[in-house]
Amino acid sequence: MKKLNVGMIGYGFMGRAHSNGYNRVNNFFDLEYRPVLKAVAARDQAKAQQFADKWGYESVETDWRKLIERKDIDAVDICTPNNLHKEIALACAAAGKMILCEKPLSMNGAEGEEMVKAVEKAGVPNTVWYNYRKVPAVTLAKKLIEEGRLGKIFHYRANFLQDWTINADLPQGGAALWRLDAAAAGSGVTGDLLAHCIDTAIWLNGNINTVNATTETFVKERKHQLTGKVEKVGIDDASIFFCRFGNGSLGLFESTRYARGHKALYTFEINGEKASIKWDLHDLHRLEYFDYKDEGKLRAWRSIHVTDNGGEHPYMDHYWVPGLQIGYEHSFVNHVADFLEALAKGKPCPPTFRDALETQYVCDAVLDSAKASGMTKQVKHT
Ligand code: NAI
Ligand code: SOE
Repeated sequence: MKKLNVGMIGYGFMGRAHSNGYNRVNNFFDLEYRPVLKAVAARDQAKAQQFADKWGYESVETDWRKLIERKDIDAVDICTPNNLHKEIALACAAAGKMILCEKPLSMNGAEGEEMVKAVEKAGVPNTVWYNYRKVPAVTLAKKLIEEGRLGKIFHYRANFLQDWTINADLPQGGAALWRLDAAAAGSGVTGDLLAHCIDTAIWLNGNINTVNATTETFVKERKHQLTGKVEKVGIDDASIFFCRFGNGSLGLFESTRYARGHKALYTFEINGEKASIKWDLHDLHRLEYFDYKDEGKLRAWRSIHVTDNGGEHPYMDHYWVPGLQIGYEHSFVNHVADFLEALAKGKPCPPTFRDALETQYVCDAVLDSAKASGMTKQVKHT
């Protein structure tokens, strides 16, 4: 079996989710490659060592540049806050390393363009961890749409709701709270949460051409953890937009961190002329499906438990017996499997940097439109 030596930068939430993916993938998938956890890079040596011991990394670096320089690293996994994605990715491309980068690809479209140019010039395999695509029920939705079961699509609706920043005393910036600091995050819920919804939407329903948006920052000032000063909040706490897709359908998207009672409610619904589908992250192994073709007296929404074997339900042949479901963490196992399979075949592993740039352009247009009081903005395309 061929080895893929992985170096990870950042060891927070995603560091754990990805490490689990690398550790588990060969237990479930028959692949040509086996990831080897060569090194993790983070600034605090002791904490990084603790992480390395827990997840099985062979070594630790305290400067991510050293990790990239190492000859024994084939692929670099970028698990840092958003403001570091570009610099690290450009260094990786220059060193000829494969890159698995967390979402959003970049702080904005201009940065994303540089990153796409760099990986394509270097010819290095690349992917962006829009992991919700890899949830079997979401991949099944893609399959049903491609089979033409929905017919012409009229509507696409998505929400990503959270409630963890309502407290006005919560500081911004620094460890754990970098998402509230525009300098580290780029934007608020638009780049953090809506980016997921947009990636899935483009994948399932094609390009978005125009957007009209509004955003709000409910808490205007917060103490900054790093400077100790009360500073203006530069991120969007809530973001709503409607849009037109290239296929003629209309889209409606909402995201907020101020929806009391919701922790990570990502839902989408698609309405076509023949059928509709719905998905809910809180019930991620189910796909709701309504087919107008059904006999009238039985016609209703059906809830498909996406756990069958025999090739009918994506990824599920690799797990348990039919009826037994998998969870959030398996979306990352599936993503690693897709990356390794693509690598073996010499093919790209979507979403690539270029695919993720398309999402970045939509985020840019959303933020531009909100600044212009909801004016229609054209979305740039890659
Ligand atoms: P986190 O705050 O839990 O971890 C960030 C890590 O980056 C920490 O280990 C921190 O020490 C490290 N770091 C920061 N500056 C660094 C530097 N200069 N050198 C080396 N390491 C540095 O953040 P989390 O939640 O893991 O997010 C990381 C990335 O993953 C973000 O881009 C975020 O948008 C994305 N993300 C994606 C998710 C998904 O669903 N695909 C879920 C959560 C986060
Ligand atoms: C924010 O709380 C967050 O962790 C996002 O950063 C992720 O991308 C999303 O998948 C879950 O929520």
